[in-house]
Amino acid sequence: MPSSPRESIERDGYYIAQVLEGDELAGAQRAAEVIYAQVHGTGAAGGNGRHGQGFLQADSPLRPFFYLLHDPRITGVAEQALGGKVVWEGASLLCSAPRYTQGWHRDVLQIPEDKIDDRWFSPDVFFNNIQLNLPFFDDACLWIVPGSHRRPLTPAEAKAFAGSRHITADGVEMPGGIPVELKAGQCVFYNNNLIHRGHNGRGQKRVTYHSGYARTDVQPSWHFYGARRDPKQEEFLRSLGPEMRSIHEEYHAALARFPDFEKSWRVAE
Ligand SMILES: O=C(O)CCC(=O)C(=O)O
Repeated sequence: MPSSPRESIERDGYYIAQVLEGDELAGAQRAAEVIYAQVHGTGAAGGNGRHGQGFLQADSPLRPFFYLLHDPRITGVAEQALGGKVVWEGASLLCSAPRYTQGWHRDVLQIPEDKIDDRWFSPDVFFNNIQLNLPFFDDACLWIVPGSHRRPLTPAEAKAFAGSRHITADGVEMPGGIPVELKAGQCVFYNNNLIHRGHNGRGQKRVTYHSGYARTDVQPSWHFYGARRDPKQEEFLRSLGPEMRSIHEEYHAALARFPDFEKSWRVAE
């Protein structure tokens, strides 16, 4: 019997589901082509060509993808995986260049290195975050070490990190690291405490929706604290309709319930 999202994510750290198909995928690909050409047409952009800051602004080029924020095919898996009602916590579009690469890391980069505690990476600690990548074209740019979210680094992994608690140098070999092979329209949901990196080793044309959710009733993780209130953005959201408005309001309501960023990593203590 296939594993449920929750079982797969708890055991392996990730779960893959088909989200977009047929005409819906073809429409998303047409919009993605336009954005890719805008980002990389001049050849000037490098790296992950990330569209992040402007995701919820009136002039955002990502407007065709706003509906994904409240799409039940996505929120349903996030709710199964985390075991309760979820709140959206951020999104961007990864328009990675053919040479895009990152060092291996867990997503703990916003926490000072001396505060990072190996006890967090354990099956006994509930991690209130689920992240996802939904590519509009075939994408093997997310690399992971399956199962590494629930244990401290092995000695061989620690050697690759060379003393850093945050990130390895680019191009370092990571034992057990594999690319997550996604067909266009498939979505990977993952625990970003996995050791992972972005690496476009095949020079793929990458346009990938990247987002995250947290459970509403439990202290969120450190990922939750990115977005800030912006009056101009609120005015724009009001113009978009009830779903987008409520996403925004639920985010700020959760932030008001759990205002202390530092508590987000003290939860395991
Ligand atoms: O490019 C990717 O899929 C991974 C991105 C990532 O790990 C990050 O931005 O922290």
